[in-house]
Amino acid sequence: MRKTISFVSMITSKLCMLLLIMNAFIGNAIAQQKASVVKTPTAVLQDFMDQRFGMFIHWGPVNLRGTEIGWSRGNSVDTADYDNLYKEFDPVLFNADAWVLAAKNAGMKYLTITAKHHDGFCLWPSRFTDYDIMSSPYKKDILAELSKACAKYGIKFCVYFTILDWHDPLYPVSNIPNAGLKPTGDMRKFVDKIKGQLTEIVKGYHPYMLWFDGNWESPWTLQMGQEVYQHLKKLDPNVIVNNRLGKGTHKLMNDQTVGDYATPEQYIGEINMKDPWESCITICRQWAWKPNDQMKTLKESLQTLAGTAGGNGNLLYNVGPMADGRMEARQVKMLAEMGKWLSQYGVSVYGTRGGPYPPSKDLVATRKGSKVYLHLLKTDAKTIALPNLPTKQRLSSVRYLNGPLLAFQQDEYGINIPLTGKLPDMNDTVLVLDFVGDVTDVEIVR
Ligand code: H79
Repeated sequence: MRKTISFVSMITSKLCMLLLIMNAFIGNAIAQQKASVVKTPTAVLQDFMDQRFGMFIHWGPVNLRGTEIGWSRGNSVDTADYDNLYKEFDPVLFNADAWVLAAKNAGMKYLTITAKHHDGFCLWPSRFTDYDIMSSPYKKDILAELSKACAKYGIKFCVYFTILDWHDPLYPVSNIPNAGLKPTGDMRKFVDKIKGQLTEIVKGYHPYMLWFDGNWESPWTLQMGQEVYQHLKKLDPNVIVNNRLGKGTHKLMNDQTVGDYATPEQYIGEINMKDPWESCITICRQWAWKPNDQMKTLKESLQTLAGTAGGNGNLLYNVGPMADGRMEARQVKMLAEMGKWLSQYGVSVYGTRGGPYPPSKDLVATRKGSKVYLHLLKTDAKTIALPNLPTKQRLSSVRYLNGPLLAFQQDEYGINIPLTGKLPDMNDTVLVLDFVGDVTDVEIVR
């Protein structure tokens, strides 16, 4: 009996030892894995967030129909029709310089082109598929032309690449209603294919940032996202990656997201002083060009930009060029007007941080050094009333940006700025509040 007990306890203690050792091994392996996870450097992300304003471009053979890119396949456009559009995609008026100059004149600092959208068509020559620009009558490498023009004009070149691919037989899901899973689906091969395509893109065009999308369908897993992220970091440790490479929500960073920054879509993100973020918003209603699409006004556009900067985020503003390669003149004109505003007031946007006053529908704030830039979104205010900063810093002066000084009162209850006369800019008037001492790290006033 005693023997049995000691035998059992011996076994148990051996087992415990073994478990301890195994545990140490696993712990070590996890620690090693964590240590080998390369992340984009913080300084690189800070540089990205200083840019504040970029151009999104959605473009491809679908423009021949004027319907939404990807989504109209098998819906408003018959699948066979959609999948054959590339055979007549011949954008003879495409001029990379013209697009990049439209971005530059808008005051945009980076440009993101849809290299591959959900329909699977590739705007660059890819050795992994024939469904690319080389099979179209046009036969010119769009990514090469755009990256070259971006380098020429000092615009950062970025690439949109969606994960899901309803066209590729290796990707199990199709958007065609009731099509079921494709029998040819093979995610291992598919992941290898997109890794190969991303190698082509990173090595071939050296993008500043990669904008992933289409990560929400079930064949894609968190692990695949982590694998692709590490693959990218090996190719270029500095390439910036949006947060749509893992799973989970896009609008925030969390333990399911893989990537460097959050991506609220079609709305201004919430103020966030911790994680980098960028709102992507369309100038018209559709991502891809649509005839007579409803376009946002200059005022809406400038206030959208002020809103994102005021929340400490970037704005990626989307243009849909036409099937012949031109951007719509009215869109280019409106963008140039944004650029004109930015050439006067850009100091209140580029390189700033959001806050310390939280964004509201009436005003948003940005800041740099000792200055707070107040963007007045409402044009009929008679007085601006603000609480004091949590640091109780004294206000030394108030003026219109590039304009005259304004009288103000500050006491223990707060700050009062009476507005007299006509506002200098009816789209977005900027007041400069100069405080005594730096305000960059002041907490958001709640
Ligand atoms: O590329 C742009 C969109 O095509 C892509 N992300 C941006 C950058 C995107 N794919 N899916 N979604 C966004 C979310 C899905 C929106 C939908 Fe719909 C709502 C799909 C069906 C209803 C929008 C509205 C598309 C079709 C109708």
